[in-house]
Amino acid sequence: MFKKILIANRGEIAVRIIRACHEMGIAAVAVYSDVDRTALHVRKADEAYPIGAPAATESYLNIPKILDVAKRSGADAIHPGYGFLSENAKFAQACTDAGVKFIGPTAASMEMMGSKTRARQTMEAAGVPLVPGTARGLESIEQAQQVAERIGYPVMLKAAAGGGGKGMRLVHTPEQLKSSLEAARSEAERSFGDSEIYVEKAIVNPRHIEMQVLADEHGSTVYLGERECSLQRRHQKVLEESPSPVVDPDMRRRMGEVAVRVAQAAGYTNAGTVEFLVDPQKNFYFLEMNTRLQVEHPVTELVTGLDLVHLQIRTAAGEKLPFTQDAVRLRGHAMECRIYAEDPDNNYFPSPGKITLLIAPTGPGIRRDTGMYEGWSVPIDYDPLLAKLIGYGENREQVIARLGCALNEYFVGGIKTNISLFRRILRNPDFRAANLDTGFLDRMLKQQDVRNELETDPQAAHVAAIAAGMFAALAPAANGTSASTPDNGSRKVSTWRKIGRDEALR
Ligand code: MV4
Repeated sequence: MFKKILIANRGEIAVRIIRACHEMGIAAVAVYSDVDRTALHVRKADEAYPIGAPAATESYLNIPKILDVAKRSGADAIHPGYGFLSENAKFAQACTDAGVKFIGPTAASMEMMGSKTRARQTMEAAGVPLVPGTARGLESIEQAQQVAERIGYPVMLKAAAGGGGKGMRLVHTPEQLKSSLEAARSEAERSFGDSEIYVEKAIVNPRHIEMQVLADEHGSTVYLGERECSLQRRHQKVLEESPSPVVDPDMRRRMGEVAVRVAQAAGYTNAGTVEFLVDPQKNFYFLEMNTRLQVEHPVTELVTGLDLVHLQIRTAAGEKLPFTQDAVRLRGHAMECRIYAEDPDNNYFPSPGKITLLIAPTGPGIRRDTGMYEGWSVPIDYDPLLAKLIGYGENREQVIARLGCALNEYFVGGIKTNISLFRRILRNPDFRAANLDTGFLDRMLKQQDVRNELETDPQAAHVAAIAAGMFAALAPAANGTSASTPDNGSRKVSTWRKIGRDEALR
């Protein structure tokens, strides 16, 4: 077993990994950029090494600097976390070459999954269900037109080197195809240095459901349940949950077996995630594989009772999986809110600055994976994820109730956060009914924008007043509600109590 692990990351995930190291009696080495000198992960580590200027390329993306710290500290393994170098095959190879164990898959597995067309070719050979389309890059506009006619519009143009929604273009008609293909190709060249574009049938209003897999280095691979990740804003996940409200045990087994086939076809080891698109008829299609531990891993940990970081470290140390597939049992429901330093009233722009007051929630079924503390200054240089608030309970309704209370307790003073967004999501009737798809959040926010518009535009407010009066006059006869009953079904909160509560927090 490793004696010392270097965590090549920062923020909440670095703190999370350091905690797992300490639980296993393993020393933790932190690296930090100049602006992260006072960061929580630096405080929690046994040793901490400065690695340079705030820019990621000068610090958390700098392979020679990180390997130099591994050497100087005597670390025998490196955990990359997520983001930064976590899916960088060159880094994985450089660790191996330096005799330091990379806690993750091999460089070869990463490379195979890094190209979406290479991945599709491998999966096609393995009999994995793919979205209809091409497994190779498009050679010409004529070929693109033929394929699009065959699979039917709308189609999705995608960059082979892309991922996470970058370099994607939805094409509705044949007339749009040529210009869209040219635009997609030049954007792919600019963004990824690789202009290879392929085409798929566009799945309209899909759900984004991903399956956690874990493979040891002795040929055993298991799936650990799925995560519903459809609540995204501009391809950024906002809230994730497990299990998915639409996946029944039979579908879970079928998706899990496909995910295991994907991992085995990729020669995968350690923890990984197979992403699927699920259409309204509950057909699922392989999308891509993420060769890293994901931000949302805690919801899987809570419903399986497993610690994925412990399991990553153990499998990287050559241990066999300590359980077989039939021992994996899912119990209860978990939901994660990603707490960002963003201003919901200013297009969710980052909101850096000093945290002057921090009141964090607790209570039964509440977990917080956090990288912030009162008095710390949130830097502008990195992804603004502050913490993850995860609720666990026997069922989805109990989790929503628990998270609702926890969000009302959560107070971060001195900066803006997106906490109010989660209060809105948890109150939303479609969310509560689990009517989710990848367009849900954009639709909800657009409705919110219309409401805000109404509040600011006097003329619109006048029209709204008339409409509300008509609703109040007509609605009780129709369905027993009245304009004064909040549409979220929640009890009316006394304004005086609410003002008193807010004052106390200021
Ligand atoms: C799709 C799709 C619909 N049809 N492919 C988005 C990022 C990457 N994981 C792949 N993604 C998608 N690929 C086909 N053929 C829908 C998504 C998608 C999505 C698209 C637009 C807006 C938000 C989205 C969130 C998740 C998935």
